[in-house]
Amino acid sequence: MFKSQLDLTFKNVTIKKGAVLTEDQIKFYNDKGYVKPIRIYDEIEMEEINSYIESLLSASAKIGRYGLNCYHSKLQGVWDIATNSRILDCVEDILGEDIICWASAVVCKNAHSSKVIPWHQDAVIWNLTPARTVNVWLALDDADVENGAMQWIPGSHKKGPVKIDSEFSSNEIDINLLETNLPQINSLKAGECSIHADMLVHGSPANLSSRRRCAIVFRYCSPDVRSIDEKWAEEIESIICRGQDESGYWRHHPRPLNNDLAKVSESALSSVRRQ
Ligand SMILES: O=C(O)CCC(=O)C(=O)O
Ligand SMILES: [Fe+2]
Repeated sequence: MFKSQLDLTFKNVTIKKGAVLTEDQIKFYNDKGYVKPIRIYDEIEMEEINSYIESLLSASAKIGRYGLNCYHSKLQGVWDIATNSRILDCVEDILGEDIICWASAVVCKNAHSSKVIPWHQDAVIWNLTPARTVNVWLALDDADVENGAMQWIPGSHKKGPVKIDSEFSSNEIDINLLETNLPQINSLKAGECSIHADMLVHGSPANLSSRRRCAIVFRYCSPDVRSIDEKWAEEIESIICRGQDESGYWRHHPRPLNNDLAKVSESALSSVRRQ
């Protein structure tokens, strides 16, 4: 299958009311392509999670590894967040009872970071079909307009692949083409998450503030999703978080015993890096 054959249509969530998400929140997700804020961790839990993530960030800097991508299957602490029942309850309301986590990333912008994430639609970049991934973006710090919070174009998830001419910084996405609303800011308090559909146009500006803006994002799909990249599919670092995959396509990584970044072997990461 070729990239041009990916099914990138958004599918409405059909249940009216979820176990966690209200009728209004599900309607909002269908109409706008995201839902927020959802409280996952309280302040005390966040202290623990933040010191854990900080220890990973400093260990990764020490051993010369860039970023913390896809450690959910390799490190117990990240696996535990990926499979947190409060997160999965929300995801289940959108995807149904069978849930695969296939990627994660720590997205950290330090104070005064010039890092910009250009406008994009996740599913257009990935090789997955149909477009059925929901992204849970868990704020580790308060995120707002000052420290480079994500922004998105509500309703853009229903437009199919959108022509995006500009980097985020120029703020020139073709609003007329989208015939949709102005960008909205994904402001969140630490411990809250947002959930966005993989076809939603989003990005984030530089962090001009003196506060860090760090989050961890998990990507979940239903088991009917397939990769057009066979090699990737063979090496996928997935967790079957809930329910089952009757087709046997997705691999399940049980809770790892290891929680030490230095003990994750380089070879184990080669597939991860391709993400
Ligand atoms: O954290 C950001 O600013 C962008 C993250 C993103 O693009 C995503 O989670 O899909
Ligand atoms: Fe994204």
